[in-house]
Amino acid sequence: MSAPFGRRLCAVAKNQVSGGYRIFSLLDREGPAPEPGQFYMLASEKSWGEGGGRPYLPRAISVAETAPAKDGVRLDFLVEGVGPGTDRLCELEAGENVWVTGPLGNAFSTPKQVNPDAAGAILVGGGIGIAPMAIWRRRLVEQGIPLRVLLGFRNEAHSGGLNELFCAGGTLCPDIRLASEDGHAGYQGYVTDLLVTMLTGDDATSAVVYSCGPPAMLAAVRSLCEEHGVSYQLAEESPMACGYGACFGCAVPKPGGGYLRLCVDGPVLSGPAGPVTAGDPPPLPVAKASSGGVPPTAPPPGRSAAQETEFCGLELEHPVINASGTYDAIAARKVFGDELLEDFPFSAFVSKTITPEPRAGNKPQRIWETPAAMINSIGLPNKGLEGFLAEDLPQLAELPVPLIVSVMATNRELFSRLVSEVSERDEVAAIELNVSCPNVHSGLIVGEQPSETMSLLEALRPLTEKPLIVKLTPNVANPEAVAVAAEEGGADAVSLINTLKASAIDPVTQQPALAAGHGGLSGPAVRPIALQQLRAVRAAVELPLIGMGGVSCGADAAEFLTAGATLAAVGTESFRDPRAGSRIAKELQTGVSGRPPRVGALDLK
Ligand code: RRO
Repeated sequence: MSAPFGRRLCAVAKNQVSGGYRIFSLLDREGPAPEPGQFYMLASEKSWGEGGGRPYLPRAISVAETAPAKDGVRLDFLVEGVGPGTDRLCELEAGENVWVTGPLGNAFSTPKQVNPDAAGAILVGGGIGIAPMAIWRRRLVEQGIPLRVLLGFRNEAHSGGLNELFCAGGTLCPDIRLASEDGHAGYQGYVTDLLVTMLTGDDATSAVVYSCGPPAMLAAVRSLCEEHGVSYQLAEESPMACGYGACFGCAVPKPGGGYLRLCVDGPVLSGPAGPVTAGDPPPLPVAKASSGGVPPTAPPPGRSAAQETEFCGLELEHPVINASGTYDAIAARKVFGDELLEDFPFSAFVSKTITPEPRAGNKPQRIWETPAAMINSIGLPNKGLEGFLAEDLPQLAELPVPLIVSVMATNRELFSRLVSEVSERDEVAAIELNVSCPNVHSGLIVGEQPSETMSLLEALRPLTEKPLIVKLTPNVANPEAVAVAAEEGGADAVSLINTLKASAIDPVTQQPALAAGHGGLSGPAVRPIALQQLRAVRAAVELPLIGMGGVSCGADAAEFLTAGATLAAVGTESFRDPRAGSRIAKELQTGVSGRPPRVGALDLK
């Protein structure tokens, strides 16, 4: 079943301490009950990214338990405060509201053999990872599937949730064995020591192991299962900004090369193919290893409340589109169903950039949260021109809005091939030339040199009658010089900004936070820079402009339109709110700012 499209507010029913963790419950009046293994993207309504700072992005949290409640379902989450987002979730108070998107991701699936002689299920949970084991355990018990549960903890503080999730009447359920590294409970040592014993039993190969826990524990579980020929399903974790396939941040290696997105291909990854039922998670031989109190914003001068906008000959319903690479409409449709099409957030859709050949993208870690922003180093994963035309284009053509295809290549000949072949397709309304990706090492970035931009345009212009939009980099001293070159070379429009080159140091490892060492910064923190660059470009060229960079609400979009853009594009905000595009278009139309109270340009008071 698909998740409801977009985020919704759910009230906190309670939040209690449990050892070093917290367990909090939300009342969800709109969503379906989650399946074991699924997760939600959560952000408190208050003190979460309001006007900047951290936490900025929602946090992915697995569901620990669910139960029918009056007017909806109760959702229980186990959380440990280990950073600004989880710290904020730990302090939630009853009655507060939380933004919720989900349920998301795939779920555990049931072992086929339910006869009592089969080894059944072995559940292995570690630390905070005991949460999805709790809901899965209950489901297996209800189905009468034989099971054994192994739970491991570093120490007492890290055994939170045990009493609430695995005890009945104050007593640990009989199928459960504990391990603790400090010996405070059960066997002293690793939970995987207990697993070894179970896997060496005669009937072990008919078992299925389900596990969630710290990466080192999961790696050990996986290799033990592979060594003993036992099937497994692991609920993995990876940093993610959106939870529905848009940000490409939660990449994990795929056997045979490339990456999976944990949010839409997981979080449950299974392997090797074994005794599990139909509807399983994809069998993967997993590789070793409100605007209250806010003054309204008037529509910008020259704009009426009517929103129809003409852009390069395209009639658009409103002036809000997506920024390339920040919304995977195909993945979003799988997650949210056709509701996505009924209220499609954008008036035109820009594809993620495609290259001539397929690309796997950069190694994780690919994303990093910073105050009011994030850094990405995704590295342009895509199916290549052929794969895009054959597989993605027909699906993107079903979107209810004009399609703009973003392309990038490392030389003029390859760019020419992309433009010629994409241009032949009637489904494509316009082409965006990405000459500004900060994360692909292709020697000279064409968009950094006006002369290169001009000669690229001169080569491409004769190849198509479709509008050509040039996406500018902000990482130059004079973006307006590049815009002038684009105009003189025959471009129909210019879009800006792409992301700003940026780095972060991981405070734990003291190493660069992103595997690539650096990435591109986006989000509200970059908006004033983007706006200034747009103004400079506006003064230099006559072309229509698409303005973007940290647009999070109607007032932000209005700034870009007021400064001379025809369209405003939404990027990072869609990670926080899958329906941000429609919300922003509506805020623009109604003149509601959308900015949180007391935050704005005049707030140095
Ligand atoms: O995929 C990316 O890493 C990426 C691209 Br193509 C881009 O144009 N801008 C960006 O911030 N990331």
